[in-house]
Amino acid sequence: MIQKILVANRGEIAVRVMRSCRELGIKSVAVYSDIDRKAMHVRYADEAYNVGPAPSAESYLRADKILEIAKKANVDAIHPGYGFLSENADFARKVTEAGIIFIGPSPEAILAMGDKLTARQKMIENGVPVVPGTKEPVKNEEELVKTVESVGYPVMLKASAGGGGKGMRLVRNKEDLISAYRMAKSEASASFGDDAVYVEKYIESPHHIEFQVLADKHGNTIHLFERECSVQRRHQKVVEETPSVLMTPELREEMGKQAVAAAKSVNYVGAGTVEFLVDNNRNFYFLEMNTRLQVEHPVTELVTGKDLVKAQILIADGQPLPYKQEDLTQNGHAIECRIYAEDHRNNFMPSPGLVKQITEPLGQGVRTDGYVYEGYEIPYHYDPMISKLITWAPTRDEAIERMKRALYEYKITGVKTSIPFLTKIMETKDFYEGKYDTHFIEKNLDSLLDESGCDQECEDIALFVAYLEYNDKLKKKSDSSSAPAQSGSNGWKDFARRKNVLRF
Ligand code: MV4
Repeated sequence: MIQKILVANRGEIAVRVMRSCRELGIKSVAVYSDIDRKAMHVRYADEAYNVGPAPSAESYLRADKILEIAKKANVDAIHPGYGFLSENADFARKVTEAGIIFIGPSPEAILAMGDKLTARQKMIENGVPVVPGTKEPVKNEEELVKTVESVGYPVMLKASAGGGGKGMRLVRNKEDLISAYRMAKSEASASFGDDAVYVEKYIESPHHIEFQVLADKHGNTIHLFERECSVQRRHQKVVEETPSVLMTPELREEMGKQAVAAAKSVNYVGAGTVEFLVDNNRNFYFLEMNTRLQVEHPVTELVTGKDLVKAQILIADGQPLPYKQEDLTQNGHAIECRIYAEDHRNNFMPSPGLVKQITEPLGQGVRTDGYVYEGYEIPYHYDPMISKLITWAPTRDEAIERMKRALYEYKITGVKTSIPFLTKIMETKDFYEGKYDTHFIEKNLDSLLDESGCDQECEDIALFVAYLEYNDKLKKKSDSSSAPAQSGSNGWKDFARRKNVLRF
């Protein structure tokens, strides 16, 4: 059995992986950049090694250095988390060649899914539905015009080496086709060193629904149902939930079956995610497969009761899946909000820096996957996500109310956070009614940003002034010896974000 795992990552996901290691009695090894010396994952791990300067390219992306540390620390396996080296086939291969277990799929599976056209071809061969379009890269402009005419406008031009929204161009009419094609090609060549571009029919206002899959080394592949990820902004997910309100039992069964077929088509091993676009008539199409653990995996964990990181480790260890498809059920509803250090009122600019105070929500049905503590300085070098707040409840309505309650309890000072923005999303009627697609944030941006001219800071100041006046009144009422109504240095802060009128 695996005894020791190096976690080649930082932040909340490094801590998340180490938590499962601890429960399995496995020792964890952290790597950290110079600026992460005091980071939570370093404190949590059983051992920690410096991996280089703050920039990712000089630390968390240095496959050679990480392998050197893995050998020195004598680990059995490496967990790559998400981002960084998690979908780097070369890294996966080097790890395996060094006699260390890579907790993830084979380099071949990573490569096949990393190239969008190869993935598309695999799906077509295996009967997994894809968006109508081309199977090969477009050869020249002549062929492009012919192809697009047969597919019909609007179309999406996509870079084969792209993915996650990079290297895409929407074309609505033939006047724009050639220039869009040239731009897509040069962008793809500059960004990925590969100018292959293909054509897909454009799906208007789709839902983004993904399926979690797990596959062991013995040929067993199962799915753990869907996640609805349509609340996103510029290809960054903001809120995820499961189950999806769009789903019917029949559609779920069919999509689940196709997600498993997608994984099997590349002999997938480990935890993976198959992304689909679902149109307004509930037609679904394979979009891409992510060959890693995803940020939003906890919503799946809460409704299935399974620990996906434990499953990844057991699979990597060569053990058969501990549960079968028919053992799995969806219990209740889970929602995840990504808490970012960012200023949504200033074009969602990252807002890294010193976290002066942080009080995280607790109570029934609340989970936070975070890594930030009071006095910690969020570096500007990495993704500014502070934590993931996940609520579970028997029904969707209750999970939303619980999320609002948890967001209300969440207090962070020192950096700007997305908490007010997320609260606004939870309060939006269309979200509550489950009437949203991938254009939700764009469509509701004005009202989501509108805090009636009073943001958190301004509200805090107003409440503080009210509190001072209240104390003043108290003092005048009784004699000068009366104690203040609230003790503590920031008792007034507890009033923050209350929507009802305060009476003093
Ligand atoms: C599409 C599409 C509509 N039609 N492809 C965006 C991310 C990348 N992985 C693929 N994306 C899309 N591909 C066709 N043929 C719309 C999107 C898309 C989208 C997809 C999922 C989640 C959010 C999105 C936001 C805008 C566009």
